[in-house]
Amino acid sequence: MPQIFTTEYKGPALEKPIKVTVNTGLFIDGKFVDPIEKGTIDVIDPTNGKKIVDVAAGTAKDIDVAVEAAQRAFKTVWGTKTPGVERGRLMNKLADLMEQNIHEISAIEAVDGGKLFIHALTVDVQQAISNMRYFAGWADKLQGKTIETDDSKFAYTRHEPIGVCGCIVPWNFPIMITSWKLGPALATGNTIILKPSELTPLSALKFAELASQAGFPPGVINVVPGYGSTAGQAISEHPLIRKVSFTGSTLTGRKIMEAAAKTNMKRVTLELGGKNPNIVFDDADLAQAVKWSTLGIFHHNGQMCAAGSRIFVQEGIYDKFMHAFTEASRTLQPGSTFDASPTVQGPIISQTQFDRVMNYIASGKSDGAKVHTGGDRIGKQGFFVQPTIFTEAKPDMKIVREEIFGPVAVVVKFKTEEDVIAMANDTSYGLASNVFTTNLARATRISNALEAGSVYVNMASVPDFRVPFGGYKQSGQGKEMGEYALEAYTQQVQRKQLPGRPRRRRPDGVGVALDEETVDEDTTEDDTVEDDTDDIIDDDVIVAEEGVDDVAEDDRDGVMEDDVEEMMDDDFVDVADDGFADVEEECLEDVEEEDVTECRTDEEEDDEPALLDSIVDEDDATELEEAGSEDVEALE
Ligand code: TXE
Repeated sequence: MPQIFTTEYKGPALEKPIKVTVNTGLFIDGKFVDPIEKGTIDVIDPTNGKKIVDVAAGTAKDIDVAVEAAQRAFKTVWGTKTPGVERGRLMNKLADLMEQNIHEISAIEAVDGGKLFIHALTVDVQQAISNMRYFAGWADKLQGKTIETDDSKFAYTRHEPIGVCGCIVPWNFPIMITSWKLGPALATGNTIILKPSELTPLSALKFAELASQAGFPPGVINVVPGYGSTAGQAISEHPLIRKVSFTGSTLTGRKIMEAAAKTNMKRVTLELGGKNPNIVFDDADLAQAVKWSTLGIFHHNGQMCAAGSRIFVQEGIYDKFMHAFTEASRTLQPGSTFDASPTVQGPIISQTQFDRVMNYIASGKSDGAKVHTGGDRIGKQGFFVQPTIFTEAKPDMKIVREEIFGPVAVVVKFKTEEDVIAMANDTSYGLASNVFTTNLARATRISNALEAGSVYVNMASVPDFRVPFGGYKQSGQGKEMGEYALEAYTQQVQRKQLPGRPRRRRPDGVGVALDEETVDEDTTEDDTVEDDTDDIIDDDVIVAEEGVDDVAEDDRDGVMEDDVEEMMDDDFVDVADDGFADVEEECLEDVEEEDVTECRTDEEEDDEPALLDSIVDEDDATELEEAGSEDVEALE
């Protein structure tokens, strides 16, 4: 039985103590369970390096069990089996529960991630709730298109869920990034294996508990904390996981793409690193530029993929900017998680990341850049680093080229627009850019010239759940947030259709003409077209209506559910029969070669009534169901 971690937090930022409880097991198939291989993860408080608690560490075996549950849920109680309105209702319920528990979640997130409680409360958790609500709203608004290819036929598109999705989340904004992935994934009907970072698993476990309370069916959301090289790798390689959404390092992003390519070619979206330019022109509002540039690199210690770590300042404003920016960086002081002052600076997340940041600072110094301010660790306990500003750096230095992911800015003076555009784009990354100017024409010009997924003018990157976010170049692929994120979790399929006589399909997916006599004599071609398109299509099985109700019934009974699912995958071209010979000809001309194989000849159609008899006229539908699709093939 997994343990429940319980504690209480107090501090100046809290009106009253906050009680926290977190189940430390794996959340699989609607229950908290122990991991199969009994491993644990030490969860460390980065303000002092001490253990908070240990939680279960899932491995490949647990991922297998979770995928099985998620697959089952996808096929039975989620995906296309649950109307969007119900998915949205559950998501809104979850958002409500998150809001009711916002202080507890914020405390968990702050302690686990080395954040200020007030930042976790007002930014991270608030964003996560808003994001859930935003995507809950999309759940019943997924729409395809109807495409008329000519007067006699049309195609329509559907946005179908992909299936089981692996969501691998980093440690810098755990709950917020979880919502970026789970919001669109759940709204569009996918089921989830969520793997939080081994450094910050606690808020995901709380999230699982609330999801269960909200009433999500077992298996829809599974949370498996674990290490990257075991649980993470197992997700990337799993043959039944159809998509992985990852946020983290470029190095791990490559591994995930490689694993996807070598296994089942699963879809991958990646949100990776950045070395983002922050450009201040002479005509900028100085106070605003300083405020946002400070926030842009020092918020959460610069542990942000969109951190404005390369600060380009035009020569006319350089001295004033440097003076104010340096002062602002010095107001940031180390403190405790529950301090009330927003200028308190937390620690780096872990010993490993602390060492990495300190190594970058050392490399800047040894490469000849000048430490303008900062450059050292703070104290001996925990992982605190001084806000650091480098000047006199050269373009080929590591501190200019590589993502440091710490409170380290490099400031570079520039003369002209052309110069700064060239320098800003001279990077393998392309996530975000910030531009400070009061000249609207310049703002537009520069925004369009920067190779970055997002450009912010007179502000720094603040994620907004309505706005797409994602990188150019090696900063990743695919978008999170906003309507664009829905694409990352759906497959847009097309179903071509030639409206024709009432028809139904054989279990092998090929359209079958109904017996001539069963069609109502009054039914004209036009009527049939209209009625068919309005009423007949049901789960991609085409059944007849007027005058052939009984046959249609038989057809529904006779077609096994599994077959129906298989049929949905076909690129189905329904070809008219004898009565529409001219239309058929057109079809044969228009359709591509592989579709033509599905267009049946007149002779084949002549055989169909016999085939139908052998299938549909078998009164005992259960026998057919038991026969399985192979037997049906044999029948043919
Ligand atoms: O990242 P990892 P790390 C950058 C930042 C930072 C660097 C290293 O520059 O300094 O990455 O951080 C999981 N298969 N970013 O080492 O390893 C891992 O368990 C599948 C930018 O923490 O990429 C965790 O859940 N998954 C970034 C997640 O990947 C694997 C945020 C991130 O860890 C795996 C974090 C594998 N083989 C770091 N190996 C951003 N874009 O915001 C690890 N993981």
